[in-house]
Amino acid sequence: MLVSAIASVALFAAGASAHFRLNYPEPRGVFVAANEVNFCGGYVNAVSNRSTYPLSGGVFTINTGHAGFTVGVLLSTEQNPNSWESFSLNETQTFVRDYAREEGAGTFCIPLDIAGANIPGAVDGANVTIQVVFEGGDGNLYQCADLTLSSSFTTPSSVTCANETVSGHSESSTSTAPSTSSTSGSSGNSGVGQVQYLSGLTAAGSLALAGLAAALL
Ligand SMILES: [Cu+2]
Repeated sequence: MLVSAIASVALFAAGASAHFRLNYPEPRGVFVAANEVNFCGGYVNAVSNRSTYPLSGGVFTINTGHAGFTVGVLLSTEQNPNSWESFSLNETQTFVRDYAREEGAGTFCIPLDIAGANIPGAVDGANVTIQVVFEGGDGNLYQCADLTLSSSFTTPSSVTCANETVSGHSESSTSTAPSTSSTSGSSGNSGVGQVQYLSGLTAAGSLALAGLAAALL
């Protein structure tokens, strides 16, 4: 009885990851895969219980069943960013992290250095919202998280920051710590390092996706 219950939970989790999930920081509202095509995953308004988040040196973690995806992060400094305009300045989308490409599926921990993006208003103590934009072959998908930035806050140790790629029908997977995965030369398990490395090489794709998102305004 208990075993079958656990099995069905696992099955549900696997199905839900067919799109993508934002595991950390905590997204707005309960995950609804069918609503991910909508602004902020279908949750229009900011939550009242914001997550404290590092101004510098933060990370976000996602997991997905899409092998081969592009992910970027928009940021708004509005208290209640409830439209695409909230994530734009001077009609340009406000990227706190440019689009990067990853060829694998699985779980990824991706650096998010908000201070480094030099976005006006994204400073210590500010309330901001990030919107993760994901494209894995079935259209743009969105998840938002409402944050309060802190220069003295670091990623909690309870947050698992590791990459685990899964491929095809194989049940095998590999885990690597981000700090050791940059340019090791091995293929298939270099998630974060690969995303970082490729971020400068996907400018053309970035522009195309930005245009796609802008078209939804
Ligand atoms: Cu999908």
